[in-house]
Amino acid sequence: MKDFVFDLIEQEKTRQREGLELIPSENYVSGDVLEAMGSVLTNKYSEGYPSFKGLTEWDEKEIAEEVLPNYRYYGGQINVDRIERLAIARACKLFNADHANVQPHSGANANEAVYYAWLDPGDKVLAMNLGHGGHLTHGSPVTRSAHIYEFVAYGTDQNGDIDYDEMERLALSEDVRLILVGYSAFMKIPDFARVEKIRDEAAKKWGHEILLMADMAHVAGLIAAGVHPNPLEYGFNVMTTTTHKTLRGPRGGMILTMGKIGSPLKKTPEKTLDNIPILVDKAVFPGTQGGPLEHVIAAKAVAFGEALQPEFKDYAKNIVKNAKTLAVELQKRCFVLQGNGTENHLILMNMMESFGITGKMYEKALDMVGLTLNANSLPGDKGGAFRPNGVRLGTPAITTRGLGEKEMKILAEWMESVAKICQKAEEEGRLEEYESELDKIHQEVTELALRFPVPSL
Ligand code: DSN
Repeated sequence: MKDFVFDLIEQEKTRQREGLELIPSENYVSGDVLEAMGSVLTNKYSEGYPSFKGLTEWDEKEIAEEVLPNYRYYGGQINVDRIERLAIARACKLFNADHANVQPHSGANANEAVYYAWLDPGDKVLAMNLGHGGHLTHGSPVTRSAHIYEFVAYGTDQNGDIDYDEMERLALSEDVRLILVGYSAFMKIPDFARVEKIRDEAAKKWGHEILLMADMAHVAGLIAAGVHPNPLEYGFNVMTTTTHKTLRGPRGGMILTMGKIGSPLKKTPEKTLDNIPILVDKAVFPGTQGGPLEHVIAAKAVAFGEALQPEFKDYAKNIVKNAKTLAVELQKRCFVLQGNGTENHLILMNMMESFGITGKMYEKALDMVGLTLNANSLPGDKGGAFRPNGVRLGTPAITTRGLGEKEMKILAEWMESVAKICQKAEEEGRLEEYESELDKIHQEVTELALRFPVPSL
């Protein structure tokens, strides 16, 4: 008899098919990505790396066909080497990077590896405040890196943008070795050129090199498609990302670097910005990880191949178009948006200011109608991480299904109706008492969702 786990997977397929995914960090992969992930490559151990000489010397066919010496600790790598080299080459092409490490199991692992590659214990890092949209791995006290390195936080200003003046003041008053631009709840396009200038001034003042790192997990797909600036073209040395958000690949991480490519087996080179690609390779393996997940790396290669196609540019443009349309439609219906709208795929709303309800209550009510998003803290949120007043939503997944401008208006209408039900429930009783009103919206959501199939389902 087949394991019950497969029944649960079937139920999850139904949930994904019949609901609409508004969590801005989620997406739906293609059937090819799914197939590569579920392949026999999961049977293989491949600690180490394939050789990679840099993008300019090879084209894809040569990369896939050439048999080269490798830096691995196991035999039987002939196919794995070619697959991983192809993933590296495609990643470099997508992001104009000198090198790519495609082995990080997640974005958190990718960030840890960069810190380990560049910093010594006690070194200072300047990064965005978690409560202002940063990420746990950018210095939250609950993480391992916060116990090893000293994080100094900048925040956002009244307009929801990065407070660059504060960033500059901190970079010039604290002897930082790494400046990080990255976030998981931010709706503006960062001014990378200004950050580069701040880094250069600080490096001059402190008399040592400062690593510029961008954690672009949320917008990597937009960067790959050219609808968002690429930090690597503004003097950034490293860009980390996950591969499963706007980039629409398998769940995993990646580190893109600028600098000299060399052997990851040789002695650890000096910590200079030029050596970053080698330092990062050594920091991923053997520094912080063991055997790479080659089935996931194959799926990354397939996803990067998809992102290199012209259709992906249209997809990325539509993500932003849908997000902007949805933002306008929500504002028309009295939703208060952080940053007064969005410049990317993500919207952050203040539910307390909009309708006098918590983000948590709204998340629960939307779940009941088949719309999935997440409650999120806002700058200075009194509700804390467990009962925040904000919600975060985005358009990458629904754009993959083909929803457009017309559907954004319908979504905003449903969202307004659900917010008003929450308002009544807050004043008069419990959400469960409004089940029939919520059920009606749920039926409409399911009908629309079924008209826009999930690829591969
Ligand atoms: N958990 C991711 C997100 O939802 O933004 C960040 O790692």
